[in-house]
Amino acid sequence: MKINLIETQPIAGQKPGTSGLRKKVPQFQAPHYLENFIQSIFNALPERVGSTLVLGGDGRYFNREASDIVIRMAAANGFGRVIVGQSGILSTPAASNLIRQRKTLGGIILSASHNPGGPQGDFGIKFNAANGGPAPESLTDAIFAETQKLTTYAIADLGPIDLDKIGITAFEGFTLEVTDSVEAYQALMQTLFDFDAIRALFASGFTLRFDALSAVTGPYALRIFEGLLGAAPGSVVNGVPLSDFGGHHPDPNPVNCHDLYDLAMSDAAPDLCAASDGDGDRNLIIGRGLFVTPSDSLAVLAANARLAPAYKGGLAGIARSMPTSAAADRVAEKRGLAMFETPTGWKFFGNLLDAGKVTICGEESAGTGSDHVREKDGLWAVLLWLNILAVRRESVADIVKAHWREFGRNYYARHDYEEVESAAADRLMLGLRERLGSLKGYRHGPLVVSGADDFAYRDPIDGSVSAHQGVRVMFEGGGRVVFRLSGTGTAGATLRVYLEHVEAGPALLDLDNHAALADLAAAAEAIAQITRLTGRDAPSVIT
Ligand code: VG1
Ligand code: CO
Repeated sequence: MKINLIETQPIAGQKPGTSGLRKKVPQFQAPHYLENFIQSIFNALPERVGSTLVLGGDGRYFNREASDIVIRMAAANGFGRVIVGQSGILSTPAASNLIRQRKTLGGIILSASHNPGGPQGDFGIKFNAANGGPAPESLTDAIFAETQKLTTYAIADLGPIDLDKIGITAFEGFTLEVTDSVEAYQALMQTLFDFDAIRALFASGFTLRFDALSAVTGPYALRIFEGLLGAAPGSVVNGVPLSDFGGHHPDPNPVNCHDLYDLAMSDAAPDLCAASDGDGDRNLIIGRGLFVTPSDSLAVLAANARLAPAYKGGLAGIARSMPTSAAADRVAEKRGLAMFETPTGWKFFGNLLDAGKVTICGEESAGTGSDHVREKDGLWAVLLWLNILAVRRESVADIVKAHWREFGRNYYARHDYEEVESAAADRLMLGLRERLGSLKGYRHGPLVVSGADDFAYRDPIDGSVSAHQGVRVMFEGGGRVVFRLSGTGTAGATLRVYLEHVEAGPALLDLDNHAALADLAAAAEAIAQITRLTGRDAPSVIT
């Protein structure tokens, strides 16, 4: 094998964010950009020699070219084997599963997840460690440090590599294994859920519409829902991964998935509508006539998980990201389960899952998952819903409404202000941080601030501290507004404002979500001065 050592220079800005490094495709295509970052990952892994790496991506534009480069660089950097999904495709949870099952050193996932794809869209790279989970901050910091001092990268001449054909190819001192993208993941799902019960549910006439948004979950959903579980042909739509996602925005919220949403609200609504994101780790759940907020979905899944074989012994605990509503906290409290509140991003759940402290985790951004892998998992969430529906034989709406009656309801919305000028967004956050100490007692309309802080998290397992994870403003009665800046965008800054209002009284469980949050939205504007500082008088997206 001929190894080429290529001279390079550090490239500024290769700092991983909430979930890996995300940039516009043309930036990744620029000379050395991708190679520099990959070499920096490898340099941060001194134990790589002779070890195995998993590789796969969500099929977006540049996936194939990048796969080829990563394989040749892994060979040149001493890896003994790369296990790559067929055609370079692996969903994020499927990659996490392979890392764990095959006991590899880790994996590289080529994805910008919920960000749009295509030649002018976004590309991204995540490194997952040996536990299958996103690299912890200590490792992403080490990778970033490597990017700042890089002088050379190594890449091997392997000749043409065929990623479409399943099989093993041996090179001198290096093995390439092209594996079926779905098989191992599908087998894992069969160990978790009662497939017979779900098959019986479909056989009884239950209807599903799953929108794969022309992203990575298509092949998984087709094989599992239509193939194994007997969902009617055509239940899975947009099931072929396309490099530009067929123009779909791969962030599965009711705004981007308006066709699905409209269908769910219509007379022709299937029993369950669902979607996933670019890389298959998120899930959108809409029952007939009722959108289930991801925060509620986490709470309902946690409360009912025992109905699925994998969780019949109960849960060790629940974790949610800080901006996620406290709906799951009420489940934990009533059931006597441990509850953890972590910063945004799945990497913060890894230690809790590894230590066996929690079984189910979730985020308000439509991510839910369990200890079966170390990523959020879109299809897993749909399957857990299906398993629960198969046992309870009630509608999604009835299950959610019964849940509110038992636990109370957390009205919830996220207001995103996208592509705000970075300096303005920074000024807004700085202004909030400066006022933290004086906000207590502040009144706006009927609301009174009971406390405010800048969320910091101390990992209970390794003691590491992550500060400045978002400004929280708490109100008397349990309401809350959270302000933070996105760590996944590629243009300007995105301000996220999370609104939560709690009601327990039975008469107040059926309010309009938007109306229930109106006072909080007004208070958020008054406290943060969003319009004055950003020039925006309305959010770009409300989810
Ligand atoms: C967003 C979400 C966060 C999620 C992250 C990665 O991060 O808010 O909950 O973990 O995306 O999801 P941010 O920093 O933009 O708010 V994925 O499915 O895009 O990897
Ligand atoms: Co994703």
